[in-house]
Amino acid sequence: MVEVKTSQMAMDLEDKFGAHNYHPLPVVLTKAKGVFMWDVEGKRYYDFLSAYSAVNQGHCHPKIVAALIEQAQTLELTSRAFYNDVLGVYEKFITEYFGYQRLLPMNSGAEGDETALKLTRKWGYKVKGIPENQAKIICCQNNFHGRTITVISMSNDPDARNDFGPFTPGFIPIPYNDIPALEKALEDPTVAGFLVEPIQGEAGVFVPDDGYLKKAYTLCKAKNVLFVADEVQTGIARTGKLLACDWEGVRPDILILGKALSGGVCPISAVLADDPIMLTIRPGEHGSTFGGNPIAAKVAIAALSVIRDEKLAENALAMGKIFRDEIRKINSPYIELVRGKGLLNATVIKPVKGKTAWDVCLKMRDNGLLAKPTHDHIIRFAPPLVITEEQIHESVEIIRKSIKELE
Ligand code: IF1
Repeated sequence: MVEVKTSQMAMDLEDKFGAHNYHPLPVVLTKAKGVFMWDVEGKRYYDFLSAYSAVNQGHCHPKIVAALIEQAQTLELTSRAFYNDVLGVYEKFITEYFGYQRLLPMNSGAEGDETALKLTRKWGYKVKGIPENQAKIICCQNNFHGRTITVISMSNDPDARNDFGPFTPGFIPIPYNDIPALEKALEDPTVAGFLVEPIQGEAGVFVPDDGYLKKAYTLCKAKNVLFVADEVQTGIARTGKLLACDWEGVRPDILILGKALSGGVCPISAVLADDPIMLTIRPGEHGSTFGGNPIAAKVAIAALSVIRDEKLAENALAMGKIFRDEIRKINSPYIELVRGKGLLNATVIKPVKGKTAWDVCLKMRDNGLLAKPTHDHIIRFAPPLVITEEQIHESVEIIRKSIKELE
């Protein structure tokens, strides 16, 4: 087996043998711990992406890794053809943790969204009484819910859609953060659900107006429409509360989780709902080989326990405020604004002298901090939630220094 001795070697291997479905920042990582990652040459970086909020608990958290190893050496996979002594324990733990009656366990975030869409439609027919094959689901423009064909059928991003048609019908896109548009769309009696991200991450960390989620929820309830929250990126303490919906006291009818549900050690997603919704799906109507497998079950219990025991939502709240305050002190023509909640933040970078967000990210990489542009003028900053105040200040100094070097 070939051994990677230099970063360049690793990049060349991927270029030659891998699909070109990504354009990564040119850095090659070989080790990670907590808020730090190290490249092949031994250089240390602050991780300000956290694998898009999958590593909220910090890289290689000992308690989560221990749970992974212990279960992997005991019983790794039964499939759902048989019972095992772990899944029910996990189902009880996570339903009590988030306050729902039932869990449908899946693997990727996209599968979580697909599962929520199927549940919403099934409920629409079986409970709301929508005529067969006429159920509609309202979604938001500039959404990101994953990469599968049905999920991109809700997208308006050309890169996500081009040359992947034909698309799944039954979606009504409306502008995000627009209550009148939602009211109008809800007039259609065949609407079964409204799928929304509490904060639009990929779109550039768009935080909706205060009260938007609550008003949207109330309007949906008035029309007997399910409020479906995609908290794959905003959930698990990222925004300073356990769920971003908690900021407005909204309890989604269907809750979709992923990413940090595993602390980054394996793909785990979850769909939570109460009996009237969840029990519309009967045996044999949905599932997955690895969904809810014993390793995922034990890892998720450990990952959620770490969030609670280490008070990571509280830390995200406190550190996020310091981060935004400190970034706003950087006096630079590049920084148009910084926005976000908890430790899900983004800066809008004004192109100056032809330099873009990508150039800023390359300079920050040289100075020991990794972040990635979302779209060509926005940089998302999302470190693991275990970051300390001292590390926030050190990171902001790297960002400031990098921007000043570009000026
Ligand atoms: C990639 C984006 C972020 C998500 C929400 C579902 C999913 C995601 C709100 C699907 C996944 C990831 C995918 C990842 C990059 C990252 C991302 F840039 F693609 F849009 F975070 F904003 N709902 N987001 O954010 O979950 O199937 O990936 O487990 O490289 O595609 P998944």
